[in-house]
Amino acid sequence: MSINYSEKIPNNVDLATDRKLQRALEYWQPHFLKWWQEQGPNDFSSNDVYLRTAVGVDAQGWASYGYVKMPDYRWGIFLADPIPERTIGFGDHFGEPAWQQMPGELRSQFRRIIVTQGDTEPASVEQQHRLGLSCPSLYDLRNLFQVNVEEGRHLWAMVYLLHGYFGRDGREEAEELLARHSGDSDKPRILGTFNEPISDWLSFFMFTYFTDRDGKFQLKSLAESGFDPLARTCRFMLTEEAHHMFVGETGVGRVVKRTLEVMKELGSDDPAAVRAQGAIDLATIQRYLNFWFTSSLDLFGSEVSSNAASTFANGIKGRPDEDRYEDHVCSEATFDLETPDGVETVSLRNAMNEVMRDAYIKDCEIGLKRWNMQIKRAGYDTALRLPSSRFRRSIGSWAGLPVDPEGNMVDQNEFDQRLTDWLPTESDRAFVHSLMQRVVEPGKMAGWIAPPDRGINSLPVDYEYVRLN
Ligand code: BYC
Repeated sequence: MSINYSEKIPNNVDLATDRKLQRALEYWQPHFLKWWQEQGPNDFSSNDVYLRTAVGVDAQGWASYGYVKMPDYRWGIFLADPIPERTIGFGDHFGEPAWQQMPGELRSQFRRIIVTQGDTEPASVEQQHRLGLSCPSLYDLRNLFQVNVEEGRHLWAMVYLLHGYFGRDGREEAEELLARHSGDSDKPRILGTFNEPISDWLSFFMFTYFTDRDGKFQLKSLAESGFDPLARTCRFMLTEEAHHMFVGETGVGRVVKRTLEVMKELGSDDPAAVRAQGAIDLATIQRYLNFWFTSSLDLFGSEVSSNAASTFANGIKGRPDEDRYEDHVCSEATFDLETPDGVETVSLRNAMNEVMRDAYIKDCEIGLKRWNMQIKRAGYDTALRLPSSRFRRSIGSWAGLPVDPEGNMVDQNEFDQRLTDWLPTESDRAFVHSLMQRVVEPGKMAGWIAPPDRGINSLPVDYEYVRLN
């Protein structure tokens, strides 16, 4: 199904045939643009950026590349093609035809999930608002902006659902999505991670690796939804999301690579010596990793959750890749959960957040393996590690407990004292910030990061991805 670009709001949902919805979205559009100008990467509004724009929704050839000024980006509404005669794949409605309309009795649960998902998208743009000013290269600057415009499009995706299926309530929620702001003391974003500042590029790469990967898992579980417009919306969002995690994985990999080069030149892995050469020592990289990984673990919610049980039972939110499981109803199955008081057996439906978190952790390991391979090849007997999922939790049964990164409960005093070994300190952050000097000559890289293996869309690394003049 091709995308109609001749309309004010590009779409593949025949928006022109629904005048009421079209008017509502056209009313919201300038509010979005105003938000983008205020909260987005507004220092670069007048620059040409080499961006990809969705032109179709099939797996091949869905995007076209070219220079665009970001405020002119064609944000629109794109749903993956419908699957003929699709049925609901899990929960109490298993096997029934997927819903094309919102079931009235599930309205408030759907709304809560769509609003929570929608809230994260503009939040991430706000978190990265000034990051462009300290870019390590034009290549990275372009990737930041690609991620930003696509998060903006993901906001459009959720706003379409709110306007299209929730009437006045949905329109009010769409306005609120622009009124809450990341880190705002009065009106913060809904989920914790999205209120954390991202003011250096190491944080940006960790965020796109770990937090965007939560996005992947949440979107996959919503792509299973019995509500077909939500499922199709999320299926297409996942196509765009893959690049965001690529930015994270290769970004951290390039930082590690540069650090290893410096360690080799020095013949030493001494953190102070590595820092003196303008690279980021592995211990600091590990502390940043600990911070963003644990924050992202909280995004899955509590281990035992009646919300999760009910959204699964009601066909609202399935498990990522529901096909992989044999039992799609899970009304009898149980799950053994490790709690601070020992193993507890709970109904599987109540443990769906934990099932997802486990799958997410496995997926996170993939990048770690690649980064550690580089370290091993460089001849060092050390490795980056994912801390235990009990460490530094703010949500769920391990929240606030003094657990070390290996997962052992320790004395509170010891925990407090050792936190500086485990999480970025003020001085780590100050050091990383001191490296964030802008590099904008095509092909040049800041001294703390290695160049990428290849450029974007088969272009060379030294292509002028952003025209700054
Ligand atoms: N911070 O039963 P519980 C992405 C709240 S990322 C603050 O434990 P439930 C992206 C929860 O909201 C993906 N509050 O959990 C990435 C609830 O509050 P209410 C975003 C939290 O409901 C990068 C209460 O605690 N998508 O796309 O089963 C860049 C009890 O909740 C947190 C989604 O999250 C937290 N970390 O599951 C851009 C999908 N965790 O309602 C984008 C939509 C929990 O009682 N959201 N709470 O006031 C959901 O499916 C669920 O809301 C959650 C929570 C998985 C988040």
